[in-house]
Amino acid sequence: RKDMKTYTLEEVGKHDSKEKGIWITFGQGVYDITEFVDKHPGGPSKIMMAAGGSIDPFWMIFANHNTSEIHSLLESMRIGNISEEDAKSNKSDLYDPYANEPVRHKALKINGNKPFCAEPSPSLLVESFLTPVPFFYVRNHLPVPKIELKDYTLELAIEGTTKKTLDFKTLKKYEKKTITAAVMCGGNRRSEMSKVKQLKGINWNVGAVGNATWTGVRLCDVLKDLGVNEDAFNHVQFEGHDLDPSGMSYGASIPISKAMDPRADVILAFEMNGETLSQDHGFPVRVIVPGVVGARNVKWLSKINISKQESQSQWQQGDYKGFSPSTTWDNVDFSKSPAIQEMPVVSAICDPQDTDTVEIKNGKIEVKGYAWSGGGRKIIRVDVTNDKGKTWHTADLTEDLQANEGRHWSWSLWNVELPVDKKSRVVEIWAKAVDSSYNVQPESFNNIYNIRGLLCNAYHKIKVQLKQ
Ligand code: MTE
Ligand code: MO
Repeated sequence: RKDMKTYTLEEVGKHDSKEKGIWITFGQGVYDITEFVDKHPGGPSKIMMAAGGSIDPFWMIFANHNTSEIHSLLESMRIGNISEEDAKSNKSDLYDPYANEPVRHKALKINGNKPFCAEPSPSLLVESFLTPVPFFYVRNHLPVPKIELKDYTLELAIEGTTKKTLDFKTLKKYEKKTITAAVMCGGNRRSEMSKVKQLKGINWNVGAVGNATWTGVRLCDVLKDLGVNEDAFNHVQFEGHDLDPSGMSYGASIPISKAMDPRADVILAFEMNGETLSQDHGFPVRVIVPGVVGARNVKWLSKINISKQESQSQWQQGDYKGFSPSTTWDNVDFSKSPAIQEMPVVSAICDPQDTDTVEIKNGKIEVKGYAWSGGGRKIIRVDVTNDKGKTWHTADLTEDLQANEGRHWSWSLWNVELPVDKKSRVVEIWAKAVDSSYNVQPESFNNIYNIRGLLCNAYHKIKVQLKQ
């Protein structure tokens, strides 16, 4: 590396556009990323914020870039070093945006530390119908913001113009409403899809889902009070108090029909399982959009904007979308796929887990899991087989008995006893769920593979050993 060309920061700074070439620095290195920008999984606009400058402070926030793969990818684009004099003055700010992170339960298996992403073990997940808060998966895209209740405000805007600002007390004056709903990440079960072909994203097992009661006020009440004419707009955008290095907040949107429909049960929640919302899950206020992908359930809610347009955030426009199995990072066009909203039907086997050794009782083994479908569709059946589909066994369901038609926001837990042949050492178990629209899970991941590893709802297939 010593033999490479030397550049001043001033020279690097001039390379901040496609026309002049896009250069960045990382540590002492200078890199030409012109060709890579459009292929950046986080979107070109995010990486362009570093154009002509140092990427170090960005990677302090997006610390998931700290892998050997990404480092060697970057090294392949290296064109030289920063001049020695400039290197001395280029020491990045040591302020740590992750200084406010809350303490987490040891039972959460960490998939990423900065931003924090973690899930419970599958067997723990099916122990209770309501997921205890400390075991509820956490998916943060940015550092956790620290918000004092007395300082909390929620801005209500129409096409960007603020109409009202509510403090926490005023927000709580609306009628209180409690719902039970599962929240699931669009990337849940991604680790199974990644076995088809390489893809990009957090390597979730089956635990990027949880089921909880959410107490708050109804979004439709707040919007009605604002005098919103539903027919004049199309989307309700949400922003979080968590910020990226350029000061942009996490954002997402949902169709206005969903937001205004009293039966859609969209909640501005301040309690989870009857307790004040925790810091990781969005204190003091988050949106719960039942039946819709986790990404739209915006935490640390700072602003609601009624608009003709969808949220323009990276997470609405350049992520959380599905593609054909043949779409690659070279030909992907994010503008051509709609943003994921309602989730498809899914199930997972949680106990036993793949490769476990299980005990036979009266010629049978017990299998437990969860099933869920988006859009309020009820789980009407879970079928389980241990002979590759020759015989299907119908599982017993534990479900939310209070749920109304078309408003089955909770998951269903299921269990089944499978007759097994003692002589077989290894048993392969498959599970699939059916929802009230008779949607069924696809059989394999091969035909639903997508580069972002989203909507991973193929049959869950595991292999276990029988205890002899
Ligand atoms: N809201 C904000 N403000 N910031 C975020 O990073 N992550 C989203 C969503 N809301 C996120 C957010 C994603 S992708 C998911 S899956 C859920 O929150 C996760 O919610 P949880 O951490 O409470 O389980
Ligand atoms: Mo997510």
